[in-house]
Amino acid sequence: MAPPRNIVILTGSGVSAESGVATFRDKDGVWSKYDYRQVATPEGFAANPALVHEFYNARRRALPGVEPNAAHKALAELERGLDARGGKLTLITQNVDDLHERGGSKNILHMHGELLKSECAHCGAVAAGDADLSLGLACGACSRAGGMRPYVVWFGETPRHLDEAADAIMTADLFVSIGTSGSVYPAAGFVAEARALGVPAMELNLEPSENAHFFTDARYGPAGEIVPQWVS
Ligand code: BV8
Repeated sequence: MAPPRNIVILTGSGVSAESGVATFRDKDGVWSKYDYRQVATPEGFAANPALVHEFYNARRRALPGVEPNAAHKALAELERGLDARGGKLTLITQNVDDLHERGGSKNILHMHGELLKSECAHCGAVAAGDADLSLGLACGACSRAGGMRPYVVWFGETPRHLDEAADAIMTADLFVSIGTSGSVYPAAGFVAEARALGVPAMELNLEPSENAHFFTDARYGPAGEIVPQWVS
């Protein structure tokens, strides 16, 4: 069989775990310390914006202290190899860290947003930056304060880049899911979309995810080990 030319990869927090970024639902994960309803919903932000800003400020401040791991670098190498032979890698990530960028990946769809961007609720301006956010901060575009929020998709909000993700899956030769529990939709539904189109699907994860039964192939172990092995 010819090697796949158009690959769609979905990543979750497990791909960043070996870089020292906490996952969400593992033991000691983020949701064991915070109630997602308080820090990752619009209602939570409306009720206590200072708590939500502190939750994301702490995660943003931790970014310079972590590095891309071998899995991030292997995915960037895979993208370069596919580009060189006229193929394409579409990397859809649920992660809001910048480790895929720092690992060298280029074609990245951050469907749940990015820690290093902020958004003004008044004018919609999106700005890049690593500074702490607070509601008191004035927007650089409209100069109004009281509207700054993390550029992050919360529960109940519409994820970004869904059309591009659907287009990529439609033309994929292979769908690969890496480091995600398969518990958050619509991301967790991508494998079913791929399979409905007859696209082969592989899971690379520490352990079988909630939708492991959809995959036609799987390898289990730490992403820093199994992703470079799979790419090479
Ligand atoms: C939507 C924010 C409509 C950024 C996140 C009621 C009301 C409203 C909505 C809903 C509802 N009920 C259900 C829903 C839908 C909801 C949902 O799915 N809820 C779940 C909990 C049931 N989804 C939404 O609300 C989404 N929006 O539905 O809008 C819509 C739908 C379609 C089209 C248009 C509109 C919005 C979801 C986004 C929420 N925001 N994060 C942030 O703070 O980071 S979600 C959060 O979960 C993160 O983004 C995270 O990435 C994501 C998924 O988690 P994982 O990445 O998989 O992490 P997890 O810890 O779960 O798993 C880690 C995995 O890694 C494990 O399998 C582990 O084994 C593995 N692992 C660990 N170490 C390693 C490893 N693997 C390899 N190597 C290792 N070393």
